[in-house]
Amino acid sequence: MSATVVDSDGRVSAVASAANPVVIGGVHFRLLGSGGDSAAAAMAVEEDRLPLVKAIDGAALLVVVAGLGGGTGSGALPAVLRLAASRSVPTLVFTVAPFRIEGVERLKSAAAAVRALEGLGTVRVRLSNDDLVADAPECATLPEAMARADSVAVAALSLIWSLCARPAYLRLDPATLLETLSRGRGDAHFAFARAEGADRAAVVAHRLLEGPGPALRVHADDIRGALVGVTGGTDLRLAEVGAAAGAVSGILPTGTPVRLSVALDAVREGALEVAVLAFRDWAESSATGDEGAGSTSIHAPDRFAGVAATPIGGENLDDPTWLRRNLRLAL
Ligand SMILES: Nc1nc2c(ncn2[C@@H]2O[C@H](COP(=O)(O)OP(=O)(O)OP(=O)(O)O)[C@@H](O)[C@H]2O)c(=O)[nH]1
Ligand SMILES: [Mg+2]
Repeated sequence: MSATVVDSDGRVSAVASAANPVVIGGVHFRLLGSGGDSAAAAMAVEEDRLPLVKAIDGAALLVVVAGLGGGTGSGALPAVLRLAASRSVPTLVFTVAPFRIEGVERLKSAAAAVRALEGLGTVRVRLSNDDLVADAPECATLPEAMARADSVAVAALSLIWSLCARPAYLRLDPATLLETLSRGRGDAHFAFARAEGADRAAVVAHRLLEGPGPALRVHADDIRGALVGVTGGTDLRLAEVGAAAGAVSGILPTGTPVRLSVALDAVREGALEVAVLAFRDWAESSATGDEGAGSTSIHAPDRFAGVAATPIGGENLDDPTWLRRNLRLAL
């Protein structure tokens, strides 16, 4: 598992030295950022695609987190998702909308960026910085509030990491995780809660359903399937796992599939952390083996029936390449 930070701002190299920084549009933007120009940022991805392709190629799953409202995140994200799709790499996408106080212009730009994601990515989760800091106390300093916002995004990534890499007793194997994302493709809701102490299971269950922050009950009617990831230390109790999973199942219509994965992690000793991906769609059968979208061979009508063939190297070039090569198209 590896991480890559992408920005058009040269300072990313300084703050992200541990995370394979990729600076896009270095010549055009002169390492200063895109200044809100998402179209230019999208082009920069095309120009500087090699390091991105290197990061994407061969991955079983690409998890992408992008702050929307500026130029680089908003513009680069769709371009990166297209790169992943062209390489048949499934994607789990978290977008973060700006704080309302950042102004209406940024909010509008973020909304436009969300619209541009239509049809891209395997599973998309929309978060907002305001929701992420909803439980921060009024006296929280700016760094504290930002740390709180980031901790939820980190929790999401760390959930995926734990589910795939940590020893566990009730774990989804990576193939089942991919299959789950394939079934739940499209927009999804996300909720996360962490608590310590004797009543941690009840606290976590309440926060997952009611908030503060991204919570599930308000969306219960449009959830068709869910993935519940539970992590804790060696003191994690079976009853606590059951309480977390049961709280989620309890607000969903009977029969809604809820898949559970539990991973133990020494750094979470004493804590209970639960993250939920709640899917707005749940396909009857999964479609894995490509970017998660499903793969199909298309029967093309014989459009060149009355036309003389163009034989080159034993092939008729009037036939589309995918037919001649017997390729399966990802849709
Ligand atoms: N939680 C959190 N949100 C962030 C962070 N960085 C940026 N954001 C949010 O993401 C939005 C866009 O990020 P920016 O850094 O301003 O923009 P950019 O994508 O770099 O684009 P340009 O600078 O215009 O090229 C911001 O308005 C913030 O709301 C971060 O470290 N944590
Ligand atoms: Mg920037």
